[in-house]
Amino acid sequence: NAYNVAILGATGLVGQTIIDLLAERKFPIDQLFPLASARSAGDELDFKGEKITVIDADEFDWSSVHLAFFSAGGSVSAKYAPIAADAGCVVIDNTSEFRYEHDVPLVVPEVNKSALADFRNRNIIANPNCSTIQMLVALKPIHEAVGIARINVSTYQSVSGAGKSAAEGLAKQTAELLNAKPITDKAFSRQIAFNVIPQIDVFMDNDYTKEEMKMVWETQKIMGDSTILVNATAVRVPVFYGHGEALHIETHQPIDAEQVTALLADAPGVTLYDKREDFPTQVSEASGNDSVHVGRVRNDISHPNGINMWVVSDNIRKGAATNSIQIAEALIAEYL
Ligand code: A2P
Ligand code: 11C
Repeated sequence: NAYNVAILGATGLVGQTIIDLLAERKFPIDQLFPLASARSAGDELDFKGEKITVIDADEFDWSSVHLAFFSAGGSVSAKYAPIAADAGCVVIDNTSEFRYEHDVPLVVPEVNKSALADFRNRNIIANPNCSTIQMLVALKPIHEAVGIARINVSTYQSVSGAGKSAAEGLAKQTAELLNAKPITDKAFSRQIAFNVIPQIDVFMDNDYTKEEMKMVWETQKIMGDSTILVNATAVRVPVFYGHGEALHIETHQPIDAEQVTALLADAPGVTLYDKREDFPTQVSEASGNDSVHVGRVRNDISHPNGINMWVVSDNIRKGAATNSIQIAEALIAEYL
């Protein structure tokens, strides 16, 4: 079987990566339709060495595709996902628009693939936030073994999470500063070149940012456990690709660093760094591949049931494009 597939947001960072990965992973495609706004309609993109022409999403007939990957922002998903789903197309949505609706599966294949069984409820499957995905791929085996009561997490998130223009903003600010010029780019609320910003997405009434609350809501839904407590601080750092996370977990039953290391050595989707000096970083180890890289696993000397670890992954790949395609692969293998 081969499928007709649309990519909404095809000219964006995630959309372009989806196009590359569909080819790289040999996803069975009959016809591929790249969609974006009227601004980019008519532009040409490459797919398997051939040119494909970007179509204005407003003019697309959704009944002509089996599957669609959406990565054009929440409001764009809100507009087109119901139309596409009604036309019979299964939407894999990379935005937060439908994630918290009870009848929409929110899926990380290594963690809760079985949730896909409900995809026909709405014909929409939600892809989680990048920071949640990498955290849960690393924590799932530990949760299964001893139960996780609480997660403290501080993130170190790259600018590509905020889209193409934000990534260009870091480059522009860096060039301006190195040339002793005033900063003109306003991609973030503060200077991001040579700085870090403890704000990702908007502030909520409880003084957490939406990015931080996404990690709370999504962890409970994906793990299927509303008792897991998550305390998050999300920080933007001047890195182009790859998010880092310092995780401090408290487990129900005791477990030590050696046992965690043994669990993670066999965990799906995880690359483990079990030598002390051999830790992963965003740029050198994570960027450009699909793994969740885990290092610096150690006992928390301040807590009897505490474990610390450092987790990095490419936010555009496993955090978005790769996870979405893995969802599609599981869907066609088991349901379509
Ligand atoms: P366009 O090139 O037409 O602006 P990123 O997250 O990297 O900034 O990418 C956003 C993606 O979402 C782009 O492909 C962009 O296409 C697309 N997009 C933004 N707004 C719309 C819209 N109203 N309709 C369709 N696609 C949109
Ligand atoms: C960031 N995590 O790094 C965000 C981007 O809910 O899918 C992804 C937002 C989302 O800025």
